[in-house]
Amino acid sequence: MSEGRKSEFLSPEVLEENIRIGKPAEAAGGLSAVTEALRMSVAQMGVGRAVTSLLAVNQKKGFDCPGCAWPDPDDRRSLVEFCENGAKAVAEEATRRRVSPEVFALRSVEELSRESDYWLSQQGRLTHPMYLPRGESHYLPISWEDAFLKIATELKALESPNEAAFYTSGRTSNEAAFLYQLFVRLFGTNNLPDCSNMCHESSGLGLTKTIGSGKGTVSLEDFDHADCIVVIGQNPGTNHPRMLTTLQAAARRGCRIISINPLAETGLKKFRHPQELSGIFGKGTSLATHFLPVKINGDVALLKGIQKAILETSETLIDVNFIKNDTEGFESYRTDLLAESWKNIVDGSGISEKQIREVAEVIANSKAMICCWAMGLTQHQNAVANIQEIVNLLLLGGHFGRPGAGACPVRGHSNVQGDRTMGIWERPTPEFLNSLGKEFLFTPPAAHGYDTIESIEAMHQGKVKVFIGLGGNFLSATPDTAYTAKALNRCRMTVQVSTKLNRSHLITGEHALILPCLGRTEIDLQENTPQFVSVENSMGIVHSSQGHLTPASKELKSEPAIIAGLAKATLGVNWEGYIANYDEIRERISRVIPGFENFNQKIRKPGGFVLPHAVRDRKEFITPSKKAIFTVHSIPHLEVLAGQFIMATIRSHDQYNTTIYGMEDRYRGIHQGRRVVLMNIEDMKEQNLSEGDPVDLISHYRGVKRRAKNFRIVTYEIPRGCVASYFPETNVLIPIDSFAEGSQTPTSKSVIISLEKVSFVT
Ligand SMILES: Nc1nc2c(c(=O)[nH]1)N[C@H]1C(S)=C(S)[C@@H](COP(=O)(O)OP(=O)(O)OC[C@H]3O[C@@H](n4cnc5c(=O)[nH]c(N)nc54)[C@H](O)[C@@H]3O)O[C@H]1N2
Ligand SMILES: Nc1nc2c(c(=O)[nH]1)N[C@H]1C(S)=C(S)[C@@H](COP(=O)(O)OP(=O)(O)OC[C@H]3O[C@@H](n4cnc5c(=O)[nH]c(N)nc54)[C@H](O)[C@@H]3O)O[C@H]1N2
Ligand SMILES: [Mo]
Repeated sequence: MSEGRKSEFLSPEVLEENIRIGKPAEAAGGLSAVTEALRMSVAQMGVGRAVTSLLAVNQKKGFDCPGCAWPDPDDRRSLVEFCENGAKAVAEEATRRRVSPEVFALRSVEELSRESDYWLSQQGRLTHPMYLPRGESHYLPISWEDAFLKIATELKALESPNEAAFYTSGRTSNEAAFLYQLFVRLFGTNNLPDCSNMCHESSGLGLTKTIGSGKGTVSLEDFDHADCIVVIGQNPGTNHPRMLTTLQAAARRGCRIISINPLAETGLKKFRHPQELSGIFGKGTSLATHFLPVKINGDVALLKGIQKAILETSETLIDVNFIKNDTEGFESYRTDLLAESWKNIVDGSGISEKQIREVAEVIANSKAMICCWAMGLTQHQNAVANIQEIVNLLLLGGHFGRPGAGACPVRGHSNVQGDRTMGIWERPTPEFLNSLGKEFLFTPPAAHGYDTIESIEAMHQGKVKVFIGLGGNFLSATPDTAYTAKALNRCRMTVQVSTKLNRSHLITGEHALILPCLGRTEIDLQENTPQFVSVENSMGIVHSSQGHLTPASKELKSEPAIIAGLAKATLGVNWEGYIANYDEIRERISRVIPGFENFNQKIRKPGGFVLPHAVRDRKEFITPSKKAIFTVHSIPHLEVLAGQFIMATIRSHDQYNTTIYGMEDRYRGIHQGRRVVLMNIEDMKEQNLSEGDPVDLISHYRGVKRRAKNFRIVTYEIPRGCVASYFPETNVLIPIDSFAEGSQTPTSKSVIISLEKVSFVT
C-alpha cells in the first residue's frame, strides 16, 4: 500500500489573541442582521453585484438560495425575502475574489495548508482546472480534456469499480445528481457516500422504519395551523433564519413553541424581523414559550418523560382511535413507559419532573403539533432512537395526516433531499435500480456501496484507491481529521469538483485534481441557451433555479457538463445531448423516478410542484403492516468519568459548515475567535478554570486519546457536564469508530472530552 503524500499540516491550531467574549444577544434579526449581510455582500461583491444577486435570491425566476433547505413561502415572494445568512452564502459564491493559477504558482500546497479555514474561504472562486502531479509541490493548470483523461485512466486501471468512491455534497442540483449516480452505476458501483450520511441519515432511517417514509410529513402551510411547535436540537436563528419568520407568525397567533436545547439559542428567544419597522425599532416577538435546557444526549430520557407524564395523567389525552386503527406496538411501548423510573428520566435529561409535566400538559392538549429537529438529535450514538421517540410522541397524539401536524426534519444543504431522491445513495432500493436499469438498458450493481465512514475506512485499508467529490469538503466535514487525512493520502488519486478553495484540495492522494464548476448564482450557458436546474426543499417541493450572474471565469463548467466529460472519457458514452439541453436529463428523470412524471412541464410552473407523500397526503403508512409503529428505547447512558464532559460540536453564526465566513458568533456573544469551548461556570470552578483560559481538548474513546490544541474557555449557560465547541476545528476529536447505530452518522454531538490547561513555555 502506498503512503502517498504526507498530511502533516491539517490546520493551524494557534491560540487566538484578539478574542472578545461578551453577552449572548437578547434577540435575533433586527438591524444588525441587515448591516452584517450588507457589509459582507459589498466586501465580497461590490455594490452593483450585491444588489443584483440579493434581488434574485429565491425569486420564482431567480436562483435557489444556497443557504439552507427551508422552503419559500408561496404568497410572499413579491418582495425580497431577506435572510442574513442566505445573503452571506450568496456573497461567498458571488464574490469577485479569485483563486487563479497564479495563486497556486506562488504558494505550494504545504504553504496553503498552513493557512486557516477562514483564510482559505476568503480567497475567492476557483477559476481553472488544476492538477497536482505526483511528487510535485504546486498545483499546475491543466486542460479539461487532460483532466478527464487522467481520471479515466485511473478509474479504468482499477481491478474493480468498487475501488472508487464518489462523494456528493448537498448543493448539487437534481439534474447533476441524476447524471452522477447514473455514471457511477454504469461504471459499476454503489459507492456513493454523501453529506447526508453525516447529517439527516438518522432521520431518514428512524422515520422509514416507523412511518414508512424518510421525508418530513408537513408543508409550510401546516405551520399556519399548528397550535404547538416543538423545536428540538436545532438552531434556526443561525442555520435556517427564514424559519424565524414562520415561527414569528405562529407565535403571534398564540401557538406554543417549545425549545429543547442545551443552549438557550438567541434565535429561539426573540426575533426582530428585519423587514418590519417594528423589527428594526421595536422590542421584537418572543418565540419560545417553553425552554427545556436538556443535557446533551438527554433527549430520549426527556421525550420518554413527556410521554410517561401524558400517559400517567390520563389516557383520555391520547388519540385512542388513531392508535387503535393506524398504529402497532402500543402495548409494549406503554408497558415500557409506565415502568420507566422518574429518577432515570430526570438524571438522564437534566430536567426536573415538574418542568417535564408542565410541557407534557401543553403537548397533551395540542390538537395539531409539529416537531422540528436537526443535528442536535441526529449525531449521537442513539440518534435513530432520538428520532423514533419523536415519532412516538407524535403518534400518541395522532399528529399525522392532519393539518398543522407532523414530523419536520429540517434539512441542511439546499438540495440534500433532492440528491437522495435522484439516487445518490449507497443503499439504493431494488425498485429504484430496476427502474434505472430498464430506462438505460443495463443491470445496475445491486450490492450496497460504502457510506462516508466506510469509504474512509476503505481508503485507509487501500480498498478504495480513487476518490471523487462532487462538491463539499470531505476532509474537514468528516470525523477524525488526522485519520481521514491518512485515508485520502493513501489514494492513488483524489478529485474535487468545487467552487471554492478548501482543505480537501490540500490533503490529497498521490496525484490530485481540482475541477472548478459554476455555482447557483451564475448563468449556465450551453449551446448559447441558458439552462436552469431544479432542487427539492425540505418539504418535498421541487422547483427551478437559474443564475443570472456572469460566471467567475470562462473556464468553468457546469456540474452536469463535468459529469458528462467524465463519463465520456471513462465509459465512452456520448452525453452531449443531455448537456445541450437539460430538458433531456429531466425527461429521463421523469421516466425513472416516481412523482416526476411530466417533469419538464411541471417544473416550469412558477413555484414548482409538490412530490407525493403517502403519510402527508393520505395518512398511509408504507410499513409491512400498513400501520405506523411505536418503538421502545431504553435511556442511553454515556460513560463519562470524573473530569470528563460531553461535547457537542456546533456551527457559529459566521460559517457554512466548513466554510468560514467570519470570526463572529454574534448571537452567542463570541467575537474575533473560533477556538472556544462553552462551559458551565460551576464546572469551570470545579476544574479550576477561568474565562479566557487556554486549554487543549482531549477526547477519549475506546482507550484512544485525540487532542485539539489551544482553545479558550467561555462561561456559558449550558447544563453541567456539557460543553460545546465549533466544528470543523474539533473534528480531529471525533473518533472514526463512534457513530450512530443503524445510520452510521458520526457522533459529532456527543464527544467525550477532558480539558488540559495549556502551560506556556517561555
Ligand atoms: N448559516 C448556516 N446555515 C446552515 C448551515 C451552516 O453551517 N451555516 N449548515 C446547514 C446544514 S448542512 C445543516 S445540517 C443545518 C444544521 O442546522 P442545526 O442542526 O441547527 O446546526 P448545529 O449548529 O449543528 O446545531 C444544532 C443545535 O442542536 C443543539 N444540540 C446539541 N446537542 C444537542 C442534544 O444532545 N440535544 C438537543 N436537543 N440539542 C442539542 C445545539 O445547541 C444547537 O443549537 O444547517 C444548514 N444551514
Ligand atoms: N463535527 C461536526 N462535523 C460535521 C457536522 C457537525 O455538526 N459537526 N455536520 C455535518 C453535516 S450536517 C454536513 S451536511 C457535512 C457537510 O459536509 P460538506 O457538504 O462536504 O461540506 P461543506 O462545508 O458544505 O462544503 C463546502 C465546499 O463545497 C464547495 N461548493 C460550494 N458550493 C458548491 C457547488 O455549487 N458545487 C460544487 N461542486 N461545490 C460547491 C466549495 O468548494 C466549498 O469549499 O458536515 C458534517 N460534519
Ligand atoms: Mo447537514
